[in-house]
Amino acid sequence: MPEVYTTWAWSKKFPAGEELRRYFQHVDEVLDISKDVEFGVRVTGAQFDAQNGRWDIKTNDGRLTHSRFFILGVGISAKPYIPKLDGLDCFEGLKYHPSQWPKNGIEVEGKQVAIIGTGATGVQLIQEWGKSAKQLVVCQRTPNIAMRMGQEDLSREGQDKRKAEYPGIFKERETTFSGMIYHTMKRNAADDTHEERQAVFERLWGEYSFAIWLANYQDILADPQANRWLYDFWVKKTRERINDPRKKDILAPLEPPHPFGTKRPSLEQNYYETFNQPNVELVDLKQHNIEIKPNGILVDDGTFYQIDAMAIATGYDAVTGSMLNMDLRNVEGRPLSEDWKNGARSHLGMTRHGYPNMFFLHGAHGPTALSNGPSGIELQGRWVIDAIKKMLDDGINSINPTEEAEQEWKANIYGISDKTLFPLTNSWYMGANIPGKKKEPLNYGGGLAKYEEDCWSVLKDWRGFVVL
Ligand code: NA7
Repeated sequence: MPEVYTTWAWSKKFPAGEELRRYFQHVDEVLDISKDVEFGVRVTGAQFDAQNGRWDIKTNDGRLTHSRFFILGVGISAKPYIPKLDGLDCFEGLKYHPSQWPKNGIEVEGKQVAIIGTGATGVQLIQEWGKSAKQLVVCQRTPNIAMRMGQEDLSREGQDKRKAEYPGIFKERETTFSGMIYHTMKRNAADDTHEERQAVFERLWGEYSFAIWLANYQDILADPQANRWLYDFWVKKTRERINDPRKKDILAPLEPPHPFGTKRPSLEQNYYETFNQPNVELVDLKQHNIEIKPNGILVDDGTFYQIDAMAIATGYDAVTGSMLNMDLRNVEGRPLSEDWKNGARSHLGMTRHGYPNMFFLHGAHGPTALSNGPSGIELQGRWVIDAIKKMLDDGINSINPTEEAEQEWKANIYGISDKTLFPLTNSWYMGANIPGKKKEPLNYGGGLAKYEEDCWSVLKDWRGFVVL
């Protein structure tokens, strides 16, 4: 919204948490949102009361709230996943999952610390803790095929000059696959010679950030050979940055751990160089078991690391976990956890059969993790507003998607996913990071432009909904 962005300037291209918090405060000051928000309250149960045509929503402060519409914006990384790590409960030092990070951070200067997990969170923490810890022990299971961030300082003048272009940029986002201004090349990798491909990869590498992932050949995430060419490029670039041959093989192995870009790639600044520091140790959990002791970590080759503080950066029950964690029930009282036992189901990634007038944003079966969050959420938010307006205009009390429409939507998601390399990887995109969770594509991979078309075409005649 112009009133928000014309009165704000970022200091960095990728701002840190503190600046993001200030930005949210700014948004609140401009739009006056918090007067309508109850902070610190958790939903502990919700069910649609068909007789009265309203939702009954229970919260942990003992209240019961009624509403005609129920909109969930509960995020994709809200339910932490802490695996059963041998001895973890007995550890006597500080230990945190990043979801419970203390507000003032953790001071690691002069301390011996460990990080388990090398996803986006692990990568950021390793770069930070590596700077000041006396010793940092990183326990890695799968290497992160991380890409260069390209952090930049931004000036207010530079941003102000471009603000007139923002409406056009916001529009253009929705014509792309990811909601970011990256346009996939209209060529396959095999259309070019080896030299031409290297030149393309070099150019995209030089653009930093997600360019090499999202502005590459159109078959890079679908064709194994195209993907392998890209991995080989990445591995060469990355291995040059790591001094120790053992660490080189663990962090950037010559054989890909999974196809490039099919597990959420992280953006890094000096991640690989951090491992060249004498204070940073790397344990390969593919080769070694570890046991956590009250005062440290024992590796099965006999090495013992004394540890004062530990980050368990092992991720989240992503995409579906948050909605499954609030005792949502369908009109008959059956919990969503049972409904989704054999996999998530939805219509358009925003509504669910048996949950009339409930809308969810940035969750299962939407573009969600395969899109830039704000771009996808804004689009979905607009659709929810349009759907509610249409209901009010047409005198409709409730909408409820049919199971057939959900089956069709799910088949659509599988159809798109099965043409890519994503199903080959055990990632949280596929629900495969949580033991026992069904492995399936959790996100809509058709791109934002197609998604927009699919969603609004339904509003013409409520196709796929029972309307009362
Ligand atoms: P992620 O991306 O799910 O990463 C979790 C990391 O923890 C990953 O390296 C996992 O290795 C590792 N992990 C998980 N279980 C274990 C066990 N049992 N032992 C050792 N290591 C383990 O979570 P993040 O918090 O980093 O990022 C979440 C998202 O937030 C991110 O993608 C961005 O979209 C923002 P694995 O790969 O499973 O072998």
